[in-house]
Amino acid sequence: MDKQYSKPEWAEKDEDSFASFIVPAEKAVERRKPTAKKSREYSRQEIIEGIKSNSKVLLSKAITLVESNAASHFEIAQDLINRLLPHSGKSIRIGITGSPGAGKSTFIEAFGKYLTNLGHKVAVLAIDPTSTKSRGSILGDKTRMEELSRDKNAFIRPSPSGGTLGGVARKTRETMLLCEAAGYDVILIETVGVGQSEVTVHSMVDFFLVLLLPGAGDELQGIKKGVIELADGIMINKSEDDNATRALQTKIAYQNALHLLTQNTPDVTTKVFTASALKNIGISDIWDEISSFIITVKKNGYFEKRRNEQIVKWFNSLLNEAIMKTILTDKKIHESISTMQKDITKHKLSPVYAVHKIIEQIDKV
Ligand SMILES: Nc1nc2c(ncn2[C@@H]2O[C@H](COP(=O)(O)OP(=O)(O)OP(=O)(O)O)[C@@H](O)[C@H]2O)c(=O)[nH]1
Ligand SMILES: [Mg+2]
Repeated sequence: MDKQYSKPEWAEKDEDSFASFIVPAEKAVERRKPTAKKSREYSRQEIIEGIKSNSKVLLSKAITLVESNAASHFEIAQDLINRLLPHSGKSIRIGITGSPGAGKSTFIEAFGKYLTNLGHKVAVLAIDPTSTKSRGSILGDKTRMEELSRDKNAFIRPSPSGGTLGGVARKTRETMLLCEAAGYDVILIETVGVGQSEVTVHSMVDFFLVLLLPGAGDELQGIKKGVIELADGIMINKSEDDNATRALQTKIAYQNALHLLTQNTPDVTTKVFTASALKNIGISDIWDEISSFIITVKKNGYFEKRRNEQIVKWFNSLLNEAIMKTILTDKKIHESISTMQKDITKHKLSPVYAVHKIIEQIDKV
């Protein structure tokens, strides 16, 4: 026994079984320090095997690497994704948008539970570029998704925080691939419906669901007209009890409005549903619609076409971004561009010839 630990004075001198000791203050602090339980390092192969055998711990580790901005993590994350890519893509990807308070999270809780009861494995992700807090908004939402977050067949991951919409979206896209490799066959992506985030989520899902409220007009609901055009399905939420009649009127109004829009998906007309996420009413109708939509688009080839277009478009935008970044980080080229911009405005140089000169300069780099 360390001499610094002594028995209380009132304890019997030769009482060996006495369980308590007096600990000097500085030692006590030392002892109270967390037992620095360093999380174990996993090899890439272990992470891959873990994800394939549905370890939520290793899936979360891989997602953390994807979300990291550290250059050393980038290489590992990309290696993991590339090796898991052949196991991805086999889910139904559903985007869910609606103005704040429309009931997206409440719906995801009800819908997610409905799906896990049917035997599906559900991953819930989010894109919230406004989220600056380190754990994103879904975590706060976990109270709204209380049962789903405890469901062993559900995986909930908050929105990656900070950064541009493009940056946040990249991380969510890659997280989606990892979840698919882990066997999640339905991916739900919630977005707050601010700025361009709906368009971004639409560009990565197979079915885009817009949540609205009974009664209120578009302006009141803060929904941009363009979002209705993107919808593959519309759900008028909170349609229970006293809201039922107004919800029905809203449904008819949107059905009429949709008739005037050109439908993007062959053999499918966008439907409007009334539902109550809180009271669990109409949830199965949404799933029936999504299932039949997926069957139709898989049959007519649109499913594959949409996914291919999405991935090529994403690749192109990443490439554009990377090229611009490379060009602009070259000091000489950056200076030439600035000089040329001035010369162009002074009509000393034509824009076409200026671009030609820049390309020549890039070729020499
Ligand atoms: N009456 C009624 N209330 C609902 C229904 N669905 C959601 N709510 C309530 O509406 C409020 C907002 O619900 P959320 O699920 O947090 O809405 P959200 O769209 O996720 O909100 P943000 O994430 O903040 O954009 C909560 O108080 C819910 O209980 C519904 O079907 N009926
Ligand atoms: Mg929410």
